[in-house]
Amino acid sequence: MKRRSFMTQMAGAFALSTISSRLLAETNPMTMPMGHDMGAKPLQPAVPLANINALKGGQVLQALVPLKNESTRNGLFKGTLIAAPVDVGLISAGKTTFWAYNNAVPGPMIEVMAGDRVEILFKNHLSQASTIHWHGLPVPPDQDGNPDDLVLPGETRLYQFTLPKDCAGTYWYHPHPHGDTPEQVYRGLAGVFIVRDPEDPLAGIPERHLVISDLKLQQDGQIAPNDANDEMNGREGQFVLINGQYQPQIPISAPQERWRIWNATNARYLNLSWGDARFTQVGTDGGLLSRPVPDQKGLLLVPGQRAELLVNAGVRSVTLAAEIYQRGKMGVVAPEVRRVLADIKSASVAGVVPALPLALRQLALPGPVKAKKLVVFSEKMSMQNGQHSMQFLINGGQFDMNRVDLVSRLGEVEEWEIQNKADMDHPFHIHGAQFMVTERLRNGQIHPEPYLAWRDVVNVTAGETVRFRIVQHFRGRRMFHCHILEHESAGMMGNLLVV
Ligand SMILES: [Cu+2]
Repeated sequence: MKRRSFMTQMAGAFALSTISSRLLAETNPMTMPMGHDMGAKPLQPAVPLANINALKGGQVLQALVPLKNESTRNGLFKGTLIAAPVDVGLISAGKTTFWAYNNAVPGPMIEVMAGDRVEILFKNHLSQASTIHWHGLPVPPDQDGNPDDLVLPGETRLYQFTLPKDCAGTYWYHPHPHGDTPEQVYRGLAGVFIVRDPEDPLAGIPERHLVISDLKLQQDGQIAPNDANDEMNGREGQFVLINGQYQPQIPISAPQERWRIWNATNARYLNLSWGDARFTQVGTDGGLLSRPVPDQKGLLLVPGQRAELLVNAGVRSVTLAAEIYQRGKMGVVAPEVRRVLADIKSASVAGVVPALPLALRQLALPGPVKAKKLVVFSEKMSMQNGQHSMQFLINGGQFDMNRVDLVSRLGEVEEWEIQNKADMDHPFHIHGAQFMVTERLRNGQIHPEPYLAWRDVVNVTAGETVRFRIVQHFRGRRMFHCHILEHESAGMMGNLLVV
């Protein structure tokens, strides 16, 4: 079924049972009669899902597969990514067909130095058009996998860019073809991209990488398509995986480890906890903080976000879990449950924890502000062809590839204000540049951001306003959108033109 007709059918199916009480209360009864026969065709049925016990945990967490550097020249990384279906035996009932980069879920890890030239040859062996978006990386728009820059099935495309010297951080890559991004990501197309600083103050601490993804499996072992609820609230599967593994064991093998964590799920908010252990946060999406933030009991990592943590060995074992987080889902949804993600086995390890540097990096808030931008998230129920549908809007409109929504000037410091006038939390993401959040407004109160950090995703809770500063360094067209991929796909995305 074509996506558009699917969306149309689905839209009717939300009907009265699946909309929020506030929206119901605000809807004119003349246009939204209770008990009205919607006349909608049956929705994409919710398929029988595999039992939660179908996957067994307890295996030791595997390291990510590195992408081979085909270049021998210093300062040049050359690699090949092939997107293609791959069958994997996960459960006894039947095989699972993923779509994967180089047959790996998650895709291979790209590691380069800041300042490097990067050339990635992309071969699309899927049945759908695709692109590769370099999430968070400062690359020119014409190399950033924009939705209208498609690589058709069977085609090949060379992505090439030179990274600036100051962009060390924890990035990732995933497809961005409009309408098909959610499916391509939930079928397995995502990989990580680490940019290293030659002067990294934490170099030498052994690293561990945790790519958290979500898997919704049918009873027969196949990956389930999105149902109406997934399209409304964002898809969440019954399994949460780390590096493609279900509830692995993580044996801490050094006195101290540096963890990089990616939320590569379509829509799951990861309200991470680690028992009574205390971790130190040292980085966000765009690299290190100015100084370590110690004694962290947990961390909210929303879809698309990354974090860097320091984890010390000890004599206890703790559970890495995703605690319940209420993000304002609509309709009749299953109660939120706590998810166990991994067992951290933290035995006593010989050696000493290195003294942490007091300062990790110089960070300064960009200023003075030369221009302002306003982005308003909203949700709207409407009637279309006699059917009710839910729209996810930015500044009152849905994404149009051919419309410029905002214009920025190259090199100008801007203050952006993201207002969430919707009932759900929405994670805001912008391509090609990092920003620094300055403050958040909730219930009429200003909450200054506790520390400076480079980010490309920020959660905006329902009713909240977030302000940040950003500078654009490339001319061209950029996307900004909600990183709940189903919302982005439904049109919660805009075009920024940098001139
Ligand atoms: Cu959203």
